[in-house]
Amino acid sequence: MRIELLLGDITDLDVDCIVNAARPSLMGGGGVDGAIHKKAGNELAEFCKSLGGCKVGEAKLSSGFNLKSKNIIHTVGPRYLFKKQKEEDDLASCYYQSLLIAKERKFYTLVFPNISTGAYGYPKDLASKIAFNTTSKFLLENDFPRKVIFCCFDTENMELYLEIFKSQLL
Ligand code: AR6
Repeated sequence: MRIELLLGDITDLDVDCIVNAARPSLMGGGGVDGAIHKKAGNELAEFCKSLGGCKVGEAKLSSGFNLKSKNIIHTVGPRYLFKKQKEEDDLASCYYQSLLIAKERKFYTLVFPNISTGAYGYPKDLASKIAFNTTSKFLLENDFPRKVIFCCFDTENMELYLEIFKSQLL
């Protein structure tokens, strides 16, 4: 099985790469972004200045600095504003572009948070399906990353992903 599920804090994980649900400036913020910047240290924001920001649906790579994770992929999810198709495409693009970087870098393990489902208000059930479908299709077609972990921080997201996992086993 190349997809796993975890309930916990993404900033604690000792892996090749974690993904950050960032804002376009890449200068840090609240939620998972704030937690990552806090633990990675000020050097992360310093480095991010050189990345020139990040558009919605794009992804950019940095090292993990003081985190246990060796690398961080910063991606900017869509705000949920009821423009369904564009937002769906943008959220799928966050996962796809992050997976593409992990493939190019031959990362063994890539860990995603539940992008856009906090401050950006994306409905968690819709977001979990987009995350799972984009990732499972990518893994079928590519050898890297070898493993993807969906790191949930709240039980509601965890239960939604569990439902998807169960439906895949039928
Ligand atoms: N580990 C794993 N997941 C976490 C953690 C953590 N330490 N902390 C929160 N989450 P959000 P967004 C989950 O708001 O919706 C920021 O201010 C959280 O439970 O972090 O993409 C940025 O700077 C939720 O399920 O990201 C942007 O401005 C998920 O991470 C904006 O928020 C995403 O929630 C991005 O909003």
